[in-house]
Amino acid sequence: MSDTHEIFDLGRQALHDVEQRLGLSRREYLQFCATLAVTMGLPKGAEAAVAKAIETSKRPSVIWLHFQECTGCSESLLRAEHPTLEKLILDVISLDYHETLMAAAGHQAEAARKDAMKANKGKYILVVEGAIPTKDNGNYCKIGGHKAIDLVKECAADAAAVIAIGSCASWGGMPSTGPNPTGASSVGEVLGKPVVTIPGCPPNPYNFLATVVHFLTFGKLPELDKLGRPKFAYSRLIHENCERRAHFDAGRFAMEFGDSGHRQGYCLYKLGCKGPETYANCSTLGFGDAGENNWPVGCGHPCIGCSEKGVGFTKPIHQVAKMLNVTPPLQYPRIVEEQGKGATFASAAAVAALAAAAAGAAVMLTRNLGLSHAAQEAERAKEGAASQDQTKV
Ligand code: FSX
Ligand code: SF4
Ligand code: F3S
Repeated sequence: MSDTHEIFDLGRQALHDVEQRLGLSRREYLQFCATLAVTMGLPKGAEAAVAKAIETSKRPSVIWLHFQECTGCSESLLRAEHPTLEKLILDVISLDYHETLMAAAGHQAEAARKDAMKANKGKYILVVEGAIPTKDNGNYCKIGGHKAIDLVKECAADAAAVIAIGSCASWGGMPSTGPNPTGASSVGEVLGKPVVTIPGCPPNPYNFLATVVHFLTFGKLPELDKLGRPKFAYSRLIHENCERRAHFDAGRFAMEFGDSGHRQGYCLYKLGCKGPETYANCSTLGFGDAGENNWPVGCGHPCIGCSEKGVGFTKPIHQVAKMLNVTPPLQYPRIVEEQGKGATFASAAAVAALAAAAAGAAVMLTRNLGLSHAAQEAERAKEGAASQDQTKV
């Protein structure tokens, strides 16, 4: 059965329901599922499984806590200017408690949290946004009279999975910047156990959604690295897939904001870009569904390593990055052997290739020079004829 048939096997009624419920076309809905499947690095056709899982699974109850942060994670997830995505997200998860989005306040909000925890005991996903202050008995952040440090422990106790969204919750992020006066700590540190982390300030919403949808589709969390990050999103350095990488390899750098190199889109390494030591998929996924190049480096600003512990909010912005992997120029075969060793096959081949390329280039250059010379002569001849005509008049 073809992938397309599998998708439509979901049942026309199910797709019709999606259309009615969300006011979306089925094309938009399937595009959303395909984006999630691609983000997870799933093979072609997996969007059918994703669509089926979203359609047929009960929306997981999500309890979302906010501590020391700016709410950028929620903003990036629910971008108000993109109602389609907002509707879709709320159709994938049942956001039962979210302090900045829920209509309830005060005791009502507290009751909503307790009810959701009770009704979905052992099944809800706890999402934590923001770092947790641990200094001075955790007195620096309280919600509804409860200290953040107590609240996170209480809510994590009966959760099926704990996801730390954003760098603040994942490793301390911006609130933990030295001298860290409040003792801002990560969720993992406070709970004393590993949790799923989706770092970034803010993180790409698709990395969060794809993690939740992986859970729905396969009944388990995606593969994580030793820092709890889903490997599908954080296994490559930004530098590996950066659109400015060719400029880096060729040694073309912007030296100042606004200089000609900067205006021509050269590499931002010398302006402090931390792409070479930051693991994230920003260079391939982009932000905001606003087309290609919509990410810090694409917009002309060096990556500050916002997702990487020990880099973002720790290293000065203009300090050059540590190169974590060998740069390509060191991998090229040497074309001149050290004296007395003789040429290896590879170096001889490289010399031959360079010589051939140089010879080819020389031929083209001569031809082009010849052509331009001929064109210039023709132009001069034309001008001469024209001036003779003018003198006649
Ligand atoms: Fe803000 Fe979230 Fe940064 Fe932190 O994102 S965008 S400060 S990672 O917790 O709200
Ligand atoms: Fe891109 Fe930064 Fe690497 Fe340059 S240093 S190629 S701008 S990631
Ligand atoms: Fe942050 Fe760098 Fe990505 S600044 S958003 S990790 S490009």
